[in-house]
Amino acid sequence: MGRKNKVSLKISSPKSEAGGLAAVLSAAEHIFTEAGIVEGTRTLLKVNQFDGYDCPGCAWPDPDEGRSVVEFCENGAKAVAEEATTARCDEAFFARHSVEEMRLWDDYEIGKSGRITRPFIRREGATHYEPVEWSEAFSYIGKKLRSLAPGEAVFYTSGRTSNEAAFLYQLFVRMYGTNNLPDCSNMCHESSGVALSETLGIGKGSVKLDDFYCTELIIIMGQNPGSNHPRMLSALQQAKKNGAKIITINPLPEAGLIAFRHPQHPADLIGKATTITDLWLPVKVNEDVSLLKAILKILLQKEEQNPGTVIDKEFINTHTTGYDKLVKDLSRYDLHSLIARSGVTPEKVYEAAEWIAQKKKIIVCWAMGLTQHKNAVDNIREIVNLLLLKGSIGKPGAGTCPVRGHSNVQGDRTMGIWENPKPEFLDSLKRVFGFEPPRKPGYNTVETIKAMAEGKVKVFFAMGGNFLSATPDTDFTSKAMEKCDLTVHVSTKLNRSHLHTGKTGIILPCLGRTETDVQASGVQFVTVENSTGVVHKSQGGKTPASPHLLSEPKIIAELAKATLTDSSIDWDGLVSNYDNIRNLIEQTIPGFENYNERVRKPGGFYLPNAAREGKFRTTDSLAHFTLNALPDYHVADDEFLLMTIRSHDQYNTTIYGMHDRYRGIYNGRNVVFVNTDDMKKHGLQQGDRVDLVSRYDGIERRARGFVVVPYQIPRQNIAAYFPEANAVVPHNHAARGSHTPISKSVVVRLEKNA
Ligand SMILES: Nc1nc2c(c(=O)[nH]1)N[C@H]1C(S)=C(S)[C@@H](COP(=O)(O)OP(=O)(O)OC[C@H]3O[C@@H](n4cnc5c(=O)[nH]c(N)nc54)[C@H](O)[C@@H]3O)O[C@H]1N2
Ligand SMILES: Nc1nc2c(c(=O)[nH]1)N[C@H]1C(S)=C(S)[C@@H](COP(=O)(O)OP(=O)(O)OC[C@H]3O[C@@H](n4cnc5c(=O)[nH]c(N)nc54)[C@H](O)[C@@H]3O)O[C@H]1N2
Ligand SMILES: [Mo]
Repeated sequence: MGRKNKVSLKISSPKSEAGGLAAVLSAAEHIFTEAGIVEGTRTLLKVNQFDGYDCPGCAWPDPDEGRSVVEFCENGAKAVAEEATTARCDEAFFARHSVEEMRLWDDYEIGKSGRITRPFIRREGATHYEPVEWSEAFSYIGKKLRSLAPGEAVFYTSGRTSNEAAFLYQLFVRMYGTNNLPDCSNMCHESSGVALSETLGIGKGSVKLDDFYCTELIIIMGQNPGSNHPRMLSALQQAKKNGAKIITINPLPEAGLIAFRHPQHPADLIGKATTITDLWLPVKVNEDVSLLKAILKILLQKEEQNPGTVIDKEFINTHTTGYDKLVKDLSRYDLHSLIARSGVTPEKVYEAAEWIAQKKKIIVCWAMGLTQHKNAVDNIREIVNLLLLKGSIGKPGAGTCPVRGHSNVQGDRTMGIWENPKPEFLDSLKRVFGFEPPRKPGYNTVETIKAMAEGKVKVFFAMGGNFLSATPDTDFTSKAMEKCDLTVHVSTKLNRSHLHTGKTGIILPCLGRTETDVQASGVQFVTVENSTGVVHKSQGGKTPASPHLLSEPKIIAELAKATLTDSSIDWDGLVSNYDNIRNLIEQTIPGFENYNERVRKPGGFYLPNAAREGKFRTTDSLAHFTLNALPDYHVADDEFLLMTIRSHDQYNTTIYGMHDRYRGIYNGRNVVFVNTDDMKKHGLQQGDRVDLVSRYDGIERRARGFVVVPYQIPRQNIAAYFPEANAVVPHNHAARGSHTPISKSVVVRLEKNA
């Protein structure tokens, strides 16, 4: 390997626009380096086409009609390149490298090892993985699972898994007897789901893509679409052309939110970039509730001055409950203190409130900047308060938009990947499949870590993802995983989770999104659900990376047969033609009527969404205003609040490259962004090396050797990339109500290296 120290870190000025020619060139470089020119071009032309595969990049929706020939973005291209790589983890690779050796590699080096070509096993006490036949692997796992009480096994899911695979997987797991189904959502938009279900009666967003084209105001909070949802920028550009204003609430001036050049519009490449944000509110990390409360108070003041002009009384009276309590509660807070806490200047807060006061059609978008704090659920409930006050939900151009991460994370939940399923869902399973599903909630992600550490979990099974690098507390979690008897990973590529196995470790390699999936009845397609609740087809066309790969549904079927020896389900029949799986989904889950027929139509179909129609499926059929306290955390004078964020060159734990072009970082990831006044105060210079040190419950956690980068970031806030910074995130401090780790507000000190 030895990539380390080849090129040194370069720090330059952050960019003030996204997209453009640089994006096209970067996309081309990644795909052609990994896959070669001919294959690379062929693969790219199929992304997000009606007859192609769903981009494995993100869950941003595609236009319902009129797609351009190449509906891709720079980071979608990188995602595709990762899967289309010609590098291989085969017998020779695993014979060459011991598990111990590979642990010393960084995540970039591990990921670049390539696609896994066949099943591998690390037998108890062995230093290396060795090949294993599929049949032996399944019977080994089945035998082990049969020897346990069901609660001693955990079944994780990452959000790339298709609807078909997810449905079969949860069915198998519940027939086995447990709800231990933690997923990446637990670390992601769980806080949104909890807050939205409680207040609006549906855990999903309410807007469609078309709403962006007729809205008056878009508020983007805690999200960096330039890197993480680049196709969203074209929607924002169009919204601007149609007259919308955009307010951005983010501690950082993210390039993609400043301005954008559409990489597929020649005029954009030479002309002026489109300004995206009209008003930027540089909120302090985790002070969104203070800021939103300040805005709510100003709106109420304005309404008092000009009754009937600012808030939507009719909507409030007909559709909501809790308004009077909210008004009373807000009166307890002093406006100036709220604004001071938020870190935003009073002028900007008043200006934002004025715009909100004037507009009737408002969309609020958000992502991880809001969902990964102790009070994350409150953040989202406060957004709902704002939208309800304006009557800005359930009508065109208005509503909630939690922008999802993984391309099918929303669909996986719809399919029942959930450690805490609704009773109605379990009742349906019982009705359709004739078994009594377990009713006791299972472990979520953070509970899984704890249970493994306590020796309560014997088997950890992962359908995709990289549990170890994605979860907090890397050292603690790796030891917890090693306590299991058996760890199994269904994966496309090697990652760190494969290197901290239980006593025995198994890797089951699967087809990726871009590859052809052939079963007994012929070529199959799968289906996925995007951020706006559209269910559509995805069909890969590439020759699989190796002839020994199985599809995820096939792996689940074989696993079920090996484990549930007296199962009444015809698992082979289901997998022979995925239409059969979809028929069962249709029978079990509302909204999938005529699934097989409707999903074959170009663009697919929308799932029902009551909030979108202004109906709220809460206990009293009303939308709920809620009372939210101010965030309660303490940062001492010599401490900082750390947010762990993504660079432009990564997909969660998959590191595409070593640059973060928009933030001016090249050839390195171990950097920490610090405010220049804080640097002065602490005697730090650009280029100094520091450790990030956190202390929770008396336990010191340390991430070593981060290079200090001066940055436009609020005082006492700092930022570093995940997964490197995960070592300082405590696993046992999570959001109230959603249990999402506090990855965006970790209290740390900076300790200068000698
Ligand atoms: N290319 C690429 N695409 C991806 C991913 C990827 O890693 N790479 N990941 C996918 C996944 S799973 C997800 S969930 C999404 C993630 O998408 P994002 O949520 O955009 O990802 P983060 O990098 O975590 O960015 C969080 C943003 O929140 C801001 N922020 C941090 N703390 C606060 C706060 O307290 N308040 C406010 N208002 N803002 C704050 C940060 O400055 C940053 O701009 O992207 C998906 N798409
Ligand atoms: N500190 C900190 N931690 C975080 C976050 C943060 O912002 N800060 N973000 C959190 C969020 S939002 C999320 S969603 C989680 C992500 O957590 P995960 O979903 O667990 O992690 P990924 O990195 O997306 O998973 C990558 C792995 O998935 C496998 N893979 C890729 N494609 C496929 C496929 O088609 N099938 C199968 N079976 N496997 C495949 C590959 O082996 C690859 O190594 O991380 C969370 N962790
Ligand atoms: Mo995510």
